[in-house]
Amino acid sequence: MHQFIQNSKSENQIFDVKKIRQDFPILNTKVHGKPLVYLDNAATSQKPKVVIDAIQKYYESQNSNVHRGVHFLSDSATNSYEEARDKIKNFINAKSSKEVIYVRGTTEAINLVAHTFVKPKLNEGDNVIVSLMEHHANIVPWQIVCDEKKAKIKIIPINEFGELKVEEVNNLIDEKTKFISLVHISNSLGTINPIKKVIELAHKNNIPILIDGAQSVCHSKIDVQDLGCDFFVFSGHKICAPTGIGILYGKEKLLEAMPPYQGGGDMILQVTFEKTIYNDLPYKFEAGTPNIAGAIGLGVAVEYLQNLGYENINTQESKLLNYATEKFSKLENVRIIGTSKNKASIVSFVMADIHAHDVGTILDQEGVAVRAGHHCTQPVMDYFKIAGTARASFSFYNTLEEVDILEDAVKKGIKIFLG
Ligand code: C6P
Repeated sequence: MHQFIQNSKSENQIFDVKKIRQDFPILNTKVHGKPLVYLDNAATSQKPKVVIDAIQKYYESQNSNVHRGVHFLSDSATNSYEEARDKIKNFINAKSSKEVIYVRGTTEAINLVAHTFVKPKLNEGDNVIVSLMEHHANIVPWQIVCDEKKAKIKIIPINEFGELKVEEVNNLIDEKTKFISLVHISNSLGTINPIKKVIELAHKNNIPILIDGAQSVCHSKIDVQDLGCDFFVFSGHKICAPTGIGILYGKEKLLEAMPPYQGGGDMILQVTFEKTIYNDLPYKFEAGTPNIAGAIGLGVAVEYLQNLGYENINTQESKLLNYATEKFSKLENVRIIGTSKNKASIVSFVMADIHAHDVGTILDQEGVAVRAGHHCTQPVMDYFKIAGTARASFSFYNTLEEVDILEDAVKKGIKIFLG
């Protein structure tokens, strides 16, 4: 892992990207004989060696079930699993580790809140507010519970830059609004939403609010107490941790009052056929054998990011975003989708009327990995009247040279398709 010289003005000293890249073995991969240029970080980030090593160590020397055994290995696994929870608690500045629930990822966390917190409160004619730029994971769970309860979904609109029309939130809220669920950073546009403003508005009206942080934990320091949101959810795999592990943060008093999402082992204190007493937080929401290695990996991943420092991460990613935006703005036949003033390092683009998958395939031939399609945000695509985009999403380990390779690959694509 890399050390950074604190308080130094020299960028090279603060953040040596070349050195950092050595932490990520996969970045040495060759694709079609060319160096891999991995620009699909919004889909999933690559994993540093420290995280890979922690998972390997777990299976080589700790593998056992947690909270169950009285033996050495079970103790060791349980300690590491719970230490990871404490690290994550500190990472997001939760008040207590009881507020940190291990789940499979963002999708499961939203479903959990929809079914156990919101659904019981919904009556016919009530509404839940989301925005037009939500990932399907923050639309479909609400459709499921709203359909069941004959409630409605209200949508915060966006403008042509892909910015949230935050002034509309007040108009949408009424006495039937039971919940707001809003994405922090749009995965297809890169827009950073003014979530603090919306959280304040929600609370002024006594409405609880969930923030989908799937795309924000990798770019910005999250302090759930400062934000004041009731729930904050994210996936480990987008922040250097393995897949299949994520976090539901919830305020303790809300989690306490919620029924469990799933029943099974570990979420109970006592079971008889007459009555079952549920376990305390956070275990009440963690039925069954969990993803132990994943949780341990997530703990190591958040430490890795903390050691890099979010200021350094932001500086590098802003550099990449500005450089790529400047280049793409000058390219004929290329249009950037999502030009918000406040934006994370995501550049979605369309190339004339060429299908996004064709663009993605051409870029792949040059070793460049981007995502192509609707990015699970079909309402956004409908708004911009397009079928999909090619999306380059940059991480702190990407370089300006990689942006040059991307640009050359795009130019090659333009030549092939448009002559
Ligand atoms: N977006 C992307 O390529 P899961 O699949 O549960 O880890 O995360 C779902 C999710 C929820 N909200 C937002 C804002 C997201 O970006 C994602 C995942 C990936 O953009 C995969 S579709």
